[in-house]
Amino acid sequence: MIRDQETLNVLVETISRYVKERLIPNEEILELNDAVPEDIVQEMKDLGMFGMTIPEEYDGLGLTIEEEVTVAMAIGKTSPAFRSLIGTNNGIGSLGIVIDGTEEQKRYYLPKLATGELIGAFALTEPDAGSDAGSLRTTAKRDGDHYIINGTKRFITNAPEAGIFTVMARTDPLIKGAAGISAFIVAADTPGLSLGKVDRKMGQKGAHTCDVIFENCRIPVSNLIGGREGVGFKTAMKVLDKGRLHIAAVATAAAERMLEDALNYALERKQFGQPIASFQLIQAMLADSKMEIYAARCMIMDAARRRDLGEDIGTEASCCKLFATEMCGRVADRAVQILGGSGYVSDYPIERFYRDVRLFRIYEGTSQIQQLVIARNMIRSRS
Ligand code: COS
Repeated sequence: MIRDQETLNVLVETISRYVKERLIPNEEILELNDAVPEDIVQEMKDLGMFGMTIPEEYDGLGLTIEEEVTVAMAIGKTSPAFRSLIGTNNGIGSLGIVIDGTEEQKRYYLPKLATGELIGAFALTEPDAGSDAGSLRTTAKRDGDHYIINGTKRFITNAPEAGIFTVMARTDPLIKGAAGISAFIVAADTPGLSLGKVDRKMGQKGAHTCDVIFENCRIPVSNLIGGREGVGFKTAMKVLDKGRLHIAAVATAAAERMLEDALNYALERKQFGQPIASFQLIQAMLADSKMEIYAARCMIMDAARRRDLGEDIGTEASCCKLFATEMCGRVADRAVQILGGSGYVSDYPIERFYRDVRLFRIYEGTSQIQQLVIARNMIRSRS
């Protein structure tokens, strides 16, 4: 649902211009320094980019999902690490509170997340609980007006920058599966909370992940999201449904960027006396990429519109994430192939993008988890 087409056009044009004029020229610096430059962080705050999806009553822009994926397709045309910095506040780092938080929790945290004063992170994954999120072992034991949290979370995006974490922890040790899990807001400066060393990754330099360790962290009962125990796994799954659609949009945009770069190269690079774009085997790679990007766009816009109408789009979100991220991987591979030797050296952005986009097929649910969700939902609908 687009509330006002003209307003959205202005926002998308502003962001597209910012991506072109400020972010793309800083991609190399981002990669080399493994950090988003400070002036860019401030500009993103000034542009309101941290709070685009946070409801207007809590000082965000309140984008609908159709608007959000449209904007994500503009931001996604540069290094994914730029998006990652604002990605958690607009997604998994704030959504638990937006979807299931109490009014008090929303009023206290969302305006700070909207301005970027506070960075939010989502702490679900653990050393022994990745795809099998329901088996997580972090515990939250009630002690009077507090819960005491113990455990370790792994690969937590933006953990080094985060001011708060949405933490999924087991409140009922007797229930082994999802029903024993609750979601909490934990401030980064809580005594007993510490961070592991920042992970050295294959790509997405500038986007930081690390372990988050909880040792007898006492947090007030009022930080239990929604004030209800036992529904934290469902909160996490609802967060991921929306997050998966967002990642699908970002992956589609990255594919568009790589295809644009590959087309530019194919038009300039001459072999056998003519631009390589005139060769049919190159054209086949360009055409297949264009076709797949178009398909991903159509899927994502359809799912987004349906979610804005209130439909349950768990299956469709998984379809979008699976198709768009796998497609993005194929486009990255073809783009390297079109650039040939130049695609393998770091003089061109494609070498970096090839590594960066690999993560899309893994985080917020691997491709195999998306297959599992889609098939399970199909089977369940028959029973
Ligand atoms: N929305 C709301 N509720 C949901 C849901 C969704 N999308 N998906 C599942 N649930 C509910 C189920 O309805 C079930 O509730 P009831 O017990 O009341 O029926 C409960 O949650 C447990 O669901 P299920 O039995 O399907 O859980 P499983 O443990 O079998 O796990 C998968 C399901 C594998 C799909 C889940 O663990 C998952 O998505 N894993 C990947 C995690 C992930 O993406 N990690 C990435 C890191 S976070 S960036």
